[in-house]
Amino acid sequence: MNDLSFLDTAVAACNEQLAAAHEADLQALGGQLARRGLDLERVLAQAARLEVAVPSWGFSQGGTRFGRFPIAGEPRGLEDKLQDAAVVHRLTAVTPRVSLHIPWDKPENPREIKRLAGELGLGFDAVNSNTFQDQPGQRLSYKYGSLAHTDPAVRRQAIEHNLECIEIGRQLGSKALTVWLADGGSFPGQMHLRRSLDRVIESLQEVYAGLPANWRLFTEHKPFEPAFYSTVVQDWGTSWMIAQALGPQAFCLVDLGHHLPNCNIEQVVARLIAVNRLGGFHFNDSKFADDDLSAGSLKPYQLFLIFHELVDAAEDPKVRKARPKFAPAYMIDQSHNVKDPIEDLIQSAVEIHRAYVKALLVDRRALAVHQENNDVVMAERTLKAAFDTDVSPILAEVRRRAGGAIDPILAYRESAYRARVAEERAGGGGRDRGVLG
Ligand code: PSV
Ligand code: MN
Repeated sequence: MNDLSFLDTAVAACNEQLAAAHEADLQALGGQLARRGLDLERVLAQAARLEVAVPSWGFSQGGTRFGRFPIAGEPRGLEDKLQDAAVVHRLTAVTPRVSLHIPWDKPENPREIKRLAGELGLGFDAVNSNTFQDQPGQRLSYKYGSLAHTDPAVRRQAIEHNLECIEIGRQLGSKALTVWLADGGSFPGQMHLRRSLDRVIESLQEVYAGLPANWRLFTEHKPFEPAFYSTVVQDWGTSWMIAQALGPQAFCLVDLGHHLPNCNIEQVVARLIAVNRLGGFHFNDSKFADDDLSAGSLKPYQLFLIFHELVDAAEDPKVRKARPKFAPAYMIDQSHNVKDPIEDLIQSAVEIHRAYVKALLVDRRALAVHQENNDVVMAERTLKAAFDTDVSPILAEVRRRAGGAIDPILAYRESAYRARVAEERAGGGGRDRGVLG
């Protein structure tokens, strides 16, 4: 397809319908903010700076280990996924990059893919390696681990795969590699707890040695699944140990769904900032042990509190001194089985944007005073004042000024994009990602 001008027509039609109400709401919000000493235009300028990457693996209908229910018009390959990603970006104006999963979305011709992405107004964020599954034709199995495997030949294969991911990413213009390992044990005694980590570190040192100077390496922690007793990189502390062992280009990646219930994730974020090792995020939401629901769908306050830490850090001279360019990579990692994946990603992008903009509104000077005075109620109220502000008109205005939609879901439906691609992609189909999220 590639000619997405029909989307612009749908956006224009929807925006026209919604314009009067939107402008009135924006004006009212501007007045409200002015009373709080905030300048609407300044907030709009800051709000326009958010950039979130979408996952290449999020455009096919996800599944659970019990089944998968395909949707019409699923992408047939990477080219289709890029087009879907362009749709999300055109509508939301905050998702200019795609994060690739290799080999799921390995480009046959990276240069050609880079060109196509460029034409669609997209770039590439971190590339994700995959040593948690055996691929057809793969020489050695990852059944008992990859970078932590007891057999050096398996570790070598996993190291080479990561180096290949760096090479592909380099050709695409990526600047980071994300390593998530399924390595771990499902039963006590299966794996030596210390030696398995030593092996991961040694293996990653070889990967790190192949990292271009302007790249970062992210390690993603996860407490369990698929290993159900002991994951090797189970929490941020272990991820931090790895980063320290590797060097200054290694950072920790926080996937929101990779924490035990009730974990204070915003505090994890604060700690990683404090040790100057926060590399980025995989945004999603979860209720139980999952990591695939739309960001902000369940715990929007938590998402806001995370962004509060991020905005606070970005404004903190102490953080800026340690790391002049404080710019964690924001990426979405979700893929589940009931929503249209494009709508799902639009919703997540909007909710991430919302949490960020609300965090911009926190009166941090007042908060600091209340914290110094141990005025718990006023401190909490200061945060809540920002969180309770309906920033929808700001999000809509950022999108509108960038040529996007006041209401991206409505514009998407109005465009009938899904029906169009259902026809065009008939017979094609998404890949079943299996049980991993
Ligand atoms: C693992 O659960 C994970 O969060 C990692 O980021 C993987 O790369 C991704 O999900 C695979 O879906
Ligand atoms: Mn993840």
